[in-house]
Amino acid sequence: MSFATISVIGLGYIGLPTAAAFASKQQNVVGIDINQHAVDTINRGAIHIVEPDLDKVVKTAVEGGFLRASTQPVEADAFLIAVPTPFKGDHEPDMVFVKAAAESIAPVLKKGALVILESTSPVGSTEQLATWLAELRPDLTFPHQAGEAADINVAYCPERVLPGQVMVELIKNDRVIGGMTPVCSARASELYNIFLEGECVVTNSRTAEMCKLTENSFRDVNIAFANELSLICAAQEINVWELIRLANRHPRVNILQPGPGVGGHCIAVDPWFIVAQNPEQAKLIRTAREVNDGKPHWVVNQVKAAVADCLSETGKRASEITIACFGLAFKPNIDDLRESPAMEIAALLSVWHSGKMLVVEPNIHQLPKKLVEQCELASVDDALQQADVLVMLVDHQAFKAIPGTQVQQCWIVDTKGVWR
Ligand code: SAJ
Repeated sequence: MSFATISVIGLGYIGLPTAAAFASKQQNVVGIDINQHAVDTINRGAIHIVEPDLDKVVKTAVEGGFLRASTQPVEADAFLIAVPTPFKGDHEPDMVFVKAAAESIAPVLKKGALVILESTSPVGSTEQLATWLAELRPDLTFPHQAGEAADINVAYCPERVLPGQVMVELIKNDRVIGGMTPVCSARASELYNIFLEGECVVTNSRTAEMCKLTENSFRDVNIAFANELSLICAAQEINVWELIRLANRHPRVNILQPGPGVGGHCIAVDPWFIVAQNPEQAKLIRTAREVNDGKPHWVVNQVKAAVADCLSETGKRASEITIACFGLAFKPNIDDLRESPAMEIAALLSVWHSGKMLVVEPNIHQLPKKLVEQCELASVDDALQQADVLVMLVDHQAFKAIPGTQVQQCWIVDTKGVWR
């Protein structure tokens, strides 16, 4: 076997499913994470994140002896780095976790090993990774020094899986393979072909890095177009949902859906990596980010206007008005609140509003710290009975199933067109 041991560094939303996918093909996999709780949980055959079907695959892999987790790096034939790459300061990519991963594997690197970076990273990061490793291991040669003859192969192979469908997309999606040399690409393809049903599409590392950033920026720009339309339509008193439905009847038009903003840890972050490296050129990409980041504030102003209307029509005081927010997750039918525009809106409203604030989020059991003091977690029925102003933030299936007859409120801010 050419990869007797595969080590995955970072056991989060991408690393753990990837480790489990290799282990499900009877590979010897060691997952490394600095989080002792994650390591202990995985070694019990359980998981510390929410992702459909991942629990079963991990349980079988651990029980079968193919997957184990550790906080200590081990020798391996292939290392996959899947650690977070957030941004810092003025949206600059923060590569601190990738650097730490390089430092952790450097002592256990041996001649012939393959190192793959999967984390979304700015262009040039794979070369940077190879440079860090070369500094730490002057006894080994790397592709930027020795080309095809290098002791260590290095490649960039971005993940492209959709949260909520990771276990399917990991196997079925095509994989972009960006080796620092053709040999690096060939070995990386060989590795992913262990579980991949999609195709390995080979390029160089810089193009692969840009490809990942391009995919998420493409989506961000398209969502920004829909969000901008929603602002224009509100000003023109046009129903944006109907407008998009009609425009999409054109054979070459396919507009995405507006919403409360763009959330999650990918699409709201990755375009900034392009902007940070190319501030002169990336005008559209930057503007799209600004449009999407501005949407929660626009929604808050819409709610303020609805409350003002409600006050003048009912004669109530602000402290007597109840607002109910429907949804906190960053997109429908998941429990992930990271970078969620719905959370941002609920938090801004809870600080501003002097009356009662209800939050309905069927996918969580307790409110996050940010909201716990000012808001109450409520059921759909309670919210519909008690609230004066309704704010629809996430089109969860459970909300779409509410019969229209149950929604009697006059003041509704519907960012997802559920109650249109
Ligand atoms: N959204 C809209 N309108 C739409 C579609 C999405 O407002 O029409 C919003 C969602 O509500 C959410 C945000 O955009 O707040 C992002 O959701 P998403 O479903 O578009 O994407 P993610 O962040 O869950 O996953 C993306 C995917 N990238 C692309 O589709 C190009 C996934 O394939 C990537 O692997 C993932 O980012 C990642 O890890 O980079």
